[in-house]
Amino acid sequence: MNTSMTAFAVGGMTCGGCARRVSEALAALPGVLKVAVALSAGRVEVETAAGFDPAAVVARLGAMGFSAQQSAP
Ligand SMILES: [Cu+2]
Repeated sequence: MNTSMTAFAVGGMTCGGCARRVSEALAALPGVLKVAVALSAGRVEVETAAGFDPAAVVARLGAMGFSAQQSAP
């Protein structure tokens, strides 16, 4: 199966609780295989199945009150 890594700049994560909520929410999205959250860097990387739309990550985080923008890997 082809997978790809996509990175996001995420604003609004202030503590380990935020990081854990982000990690769990993204891991629950269909097509997301792995999530890595770098709290201090405000950076999130997801490994996803082929055909996954990164907009789903932005939408999910936006609904939780975090700003998210796809960034260079
Ligand atoms: Cu927090």
